[in-house]
Amino acid sequence: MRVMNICPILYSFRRCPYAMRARLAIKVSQNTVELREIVLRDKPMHMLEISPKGTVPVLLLPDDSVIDESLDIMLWALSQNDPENWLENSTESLDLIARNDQEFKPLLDRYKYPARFENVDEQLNYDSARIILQGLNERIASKGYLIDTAPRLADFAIFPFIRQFAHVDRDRFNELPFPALQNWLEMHKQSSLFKSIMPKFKLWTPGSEPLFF
Ligand SMILES: N[C@@H](CCC(=O)N[C@@H](CS)C(=O)NCC(=O)O)C(=O)O
Repeated sequence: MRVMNICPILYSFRRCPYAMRARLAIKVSQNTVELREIVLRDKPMHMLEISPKGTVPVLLLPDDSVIDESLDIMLWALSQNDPENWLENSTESLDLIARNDQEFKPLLDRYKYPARFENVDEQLNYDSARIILQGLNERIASKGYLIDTAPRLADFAIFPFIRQFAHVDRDRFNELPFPALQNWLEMHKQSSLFKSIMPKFKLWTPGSEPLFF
């Protein structure tokens, strides 16, 4: 007889921006999951069995269904409980998140890891990213947040990527003429919600004590 998990299992990697956005939504929605911290160079067999594409985050639900896209994990968590109304104006959020994931993320990867890519024009790459950051800065300057006067899904789904960009060269980021964006990032980094999803998690191995998150 198969033993049912009563608690969803989240395979996660602390520093991955996609996993961060999933943990943020899980935390704010007050869902509890068993968090399995992994390293990308040594993915657990069970994770690859349930999601052969091999990316984190992966959520396994008690009914054995698997959600292995970070945005879908956010939407799953918030569909159960959305105490801070992250889902308000969600169409606009989803549009901005798609642009982040499809347009900004490739530029971020080339900025952070230029040696991994061939024929990258670093200046052109940086300038293209800068144009996107300028657009985000203008949104925040006019409304307070990316979509609205309060933070919505897009703010939480996108800021881990802006954080990663800023950390490649903090001085260079801080010198950009984008104060609204810089303050928005700092506010998210200092928030108790963000701190609550960033403790140093102990690496999971089969047989480890469950770590409830
Ligand atoms: N579209 C996926 C992307 C997730 C993703 O690419 N995660 C990275 C880590 S940040 C990963 O797992 N990469 C696999 C690897 O490096 O082996 C999502 O939104 O969940």
